[in-house]
This record gives sequence, structure tokens and C-alpha cells, in this order.
Amino acid sequence: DGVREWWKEAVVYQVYPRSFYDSDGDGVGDLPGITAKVDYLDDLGVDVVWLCPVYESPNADNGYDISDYRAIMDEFGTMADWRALLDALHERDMRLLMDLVVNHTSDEHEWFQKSRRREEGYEEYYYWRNGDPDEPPNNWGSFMGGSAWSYDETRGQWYLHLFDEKQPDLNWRNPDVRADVASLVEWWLEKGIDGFRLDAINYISKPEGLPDGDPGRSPVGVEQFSHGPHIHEYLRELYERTFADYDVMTVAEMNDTSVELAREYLGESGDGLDMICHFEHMGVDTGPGGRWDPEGWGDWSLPEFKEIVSRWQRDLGEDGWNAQYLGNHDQPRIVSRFGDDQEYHAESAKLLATFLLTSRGTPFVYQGEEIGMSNAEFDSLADLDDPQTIGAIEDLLDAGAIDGYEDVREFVNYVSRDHARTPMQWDDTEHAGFTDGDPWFAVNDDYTEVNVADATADEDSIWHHYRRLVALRHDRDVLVYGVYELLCPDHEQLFAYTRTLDESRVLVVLNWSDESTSFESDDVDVVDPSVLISNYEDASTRDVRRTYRPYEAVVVDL
Ligand code: TEU
Repeated sequence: DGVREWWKEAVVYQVYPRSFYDSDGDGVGDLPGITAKVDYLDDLGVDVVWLCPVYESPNADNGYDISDYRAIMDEFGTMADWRALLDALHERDMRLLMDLVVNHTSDEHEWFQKSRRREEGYEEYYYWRNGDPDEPPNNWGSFMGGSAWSYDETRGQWYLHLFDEKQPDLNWRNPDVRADVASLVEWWLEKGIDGFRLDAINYISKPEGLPDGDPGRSPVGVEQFSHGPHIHEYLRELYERTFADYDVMTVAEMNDTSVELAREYLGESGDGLDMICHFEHMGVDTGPGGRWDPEGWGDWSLPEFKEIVSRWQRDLGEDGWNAQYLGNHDQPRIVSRFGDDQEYHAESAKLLATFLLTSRGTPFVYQGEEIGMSNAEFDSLADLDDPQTIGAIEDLLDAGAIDGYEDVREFVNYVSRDHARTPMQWDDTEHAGFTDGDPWFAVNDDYTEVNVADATADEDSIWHHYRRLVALRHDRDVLVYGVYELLCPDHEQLFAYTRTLDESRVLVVLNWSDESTSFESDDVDVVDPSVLISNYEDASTRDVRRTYRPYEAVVVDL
């Protein structure tokens, strides 16, 4: 519909509160810590903060297992601390996106406690099934490893959990569940937040009878519980009951989603959501068995990546809008995965930033990307925290596919979600200035070279490159609304594209490789080029058809 929207023009910064900044010395990041860093985020130029869950939680999945949606987790602070953060952001004309986790609750939520005791009105709040305590009701697997079913002795039945056993799935068929979810969404919207990121939302509708899944999929059953039969009805109803009445942004996290399917959820012609955070490009470097298949990880082809990205840039249509990202709290560090965290650390981190901030769709920057934070080293199982990584290893051990951690150490160090959870690196003092207590999770030992203090003091740093790119995107509508056109699609090293809006045309050339290569394309008539930004200082040349150095990235006004 081509309508201007604040959330289309925004750059989002994702904060994982547990690992951002600890203000009270207990080793865990907290809300006052984030408020203390709002000026830092304002200097970077970002417009929206996406706050990962801060609700009351036993932290089986670091807050994605909520036991009270209307209370703040003790370790993170109080509701007054949350309000102070919201006010600090709004005072600077920045906005706050909260994380809505309603495919499941914590098993310590009162709804589950009432449901397991068959209390009046709560019996059907979750998926309960009869069955022999040794025989789960179907073959579905959990994203956290093992079966998607656990047997509850209190109720004497199985209950479904697509994630950890402490994350029982809500039964969205139940109108009381949908009403309770709408009311908690309304409760937060009334507090003045600026939107929600909808967690794992494509799984909320399960097919009648919960039929067995294809044993070849990972996790088994994923094709059954993705985009179930009533998903559009549920999301449209939630939209009309809540989001439709506010000027807010909604971004749906949807794995296993094609661009055609995504369109059905977006805009007035869809279910009213604003954008989709899909995963198709996240599969470009995984093995045939999906993310947790230890074979085939690592190598990826730039032409395949370009094809996926371009399809989403092109085919979401006027009503659709992308959430552009390369990393988040569930993914490894982008400079290690998609760049080169050794020889071309700064150049490749700046190239990734250039892609993220000049493509079409709202850019999502994950905390630490702006200083080039990289993957850690997890030498043993004891170094890990993430239940998904640990569960995947346990599955491999149970299947006899491995004998021990050593057999998957390299794979885990490619793929673990834990890479994204090492504490934010503020300076080169002990624990990277994250805490003056004992950090809940080990700080990456590269903090003496990779930290905010050094980065903000060095005009040529990755951080300043992000800041300049954010400013450029704010200054040039063509980078937000411009039509995207891919050049030299088959080139193995170059990712080049144009953005065009009315008279304005911008060319982006990314040498996404560690070898020099030349850009000769005559698909673009270069009239009077001027380099707007580059990750090599001396790239002020006016010609664009030339040899590009390893990981050289330029943005040119044509
Ligand atoms: O992630 C959902 C999610 O991770 C699955 O869609 C994905 O397919 C799977 O993990 C394979 O990588 C959200 C949160 O981002 C994540 O941190 C939580 O663990 C999860 O939901 C449960 O709330």
C-alpha cells in the first residue's frame, strides 16, 4: 500500500536483558542497566528497542517461559524500573517493542498449576492427553530435544510442549485462552508500549487429532504444527481485539514460512500484522537435517543467499514488509558465521552492517553486532547454558550418533544459541564492564579488543560505521522505500543491488568474500557516482566498475 509508517523507517536494536548491563552487581543484566545505556543507543541512532522477555519467569529458557505476564522478573528489577526505561526511551523519541510469548507459558504459571489440578475453567487450557506413561500420544519432538510430551503425575496425563518441558503449549482452541491472551496484550498496550514481537507465533494452532509427523523432519511434527488450521482466525481475532486500536508495530517470528505464506499474515488484506521475521536465509549454511544436523554446517553459497534474500525483498508485495536480520539471541554471532572474525574482522562486520542497513525492510541489529562481537569458545558441555543446544546434544547421544561432547564440539561452536548470550562488552576492565559481580555467563575473552569504549573512541570502528549507516538510512528515503533490484545474481563473491525511488538511485556493492574481485556489471548506468559510505577509507574514487578488495562494501549515489 506504499503508505509511510514509522516502523518502516525505524532501525530496531534487540536487547537480551540478561546479558546487556548489570547495574546492581548480581551478575545478571537488569532494567536499570538498560536505562543507564539509553544514551548509548540514542548515539548509535537506533529508533526502537526490542526488549526480550522481562516478565516473571523461572528461566528454564531465559525468560521465554513466563510464569506471570503482568510482573517483572525479580532479577531484572521492578515495574517502576520498567516504566523508567519506557520513559527514558520516549523522552528521546525512541520506542519500545515487548516480546509476546503466548504459544506457551511456564509450567509455574497459575494457569498451568490450575489446569494440572483440573480446576474449574482451566482443565482445557493446555493440551492434555491420556496414555500409558511410557507411550507419548504422538511422535512429535521438542525444539529442545526429546519428545514434545511429558507425563504429569499430578493430573495423570501427558501434556504437550513444543519447547522445553517447562514450557507447556497453550490450547488456543479454547476461547478462554484467547480471551486471556488478548487481555494481557491489552494490559501492556495500555501502558504505552509501541508494539510486540510475536514469539514462535506460527505454532499456536495445532491440527485436529494431533496426527503423527514425518519422522524425517526436525523436530518431528513440525509440518503438522506450523501454520495450523485456525492460525489466521486466531491472529485476525487478536489483531481486531487489540493491535488494531493502537499505533503499534507487530513483528511475527515465523520459522518454516515461505514468502507466499507470509503475505497471508500481513497488512489489512492479511491478518493485520506488520512484518514477518522469517528464517529462510538462516538455513543457507545448515545440513539437510536442519539446524541441529551436525553434518553439512558451515559452507554456504552467496548466490543461494542472494536468491533467498532477493525473493523476500521482491515478493512480499506492497502490503508486506520484511524484518531484516542476520543475527539475534537464537543465532550465532554474525561476523563469525557470515563474515570473517579473523583476518577481515572489521571489514566483514562493516559489510554485514551495510547489507542490513541498505536493504528493503526494517533492520534489526542484535546487541553486540555494532562492535563486531564474535563467537565464543565452548570447550565442554559445562560451558553451555542454552536448553536447545544441550537438548540437541542429548538427542545425538541418545541416538548413538556421537559418543561425547568432543564429537560435536566444533559443530556446537558453529551453531549454539549461547554465542549470542555472552555478556555485552562495554570496556576492557574485568568482565568487560558488564558487571562488577560474577557474570551469570562467561564473557567472551576477546573483550579486551572488542568493546564499546574502544569502538566509540575510534572514528573508523565498526560502531561508527553502524552509526553512519543508520544516519544515512534516516537521511535517504530511497534506502527505506526504494525498489530493490539484484545485479549479477550468479556472481559467487559479489552481492550488488540497486535501490530506486523516484529520481533517487543508490548502488550497493558488497565483495562478500576474502578475495579481490572486479565489478563489471553494465546492468547499471553510472552517471555521476559519489560514494556515500565505504568500509575502506580510500574508496572515494568516483568509478564503481573496478576491483573490490576483500569484504569491501560501498554505497554509491548514482
Ligand atoms: O524461538 C522460536 C524458535 O526458535 C523456533 O521457531 C526455531 O525453529 C527453533 O528454535 C530452531 O532453531 C523463540 C525464541 O526466539 C527462542 O529464544 C525461544 O527458545 C523459543 O521461541 C521458545 O519461546
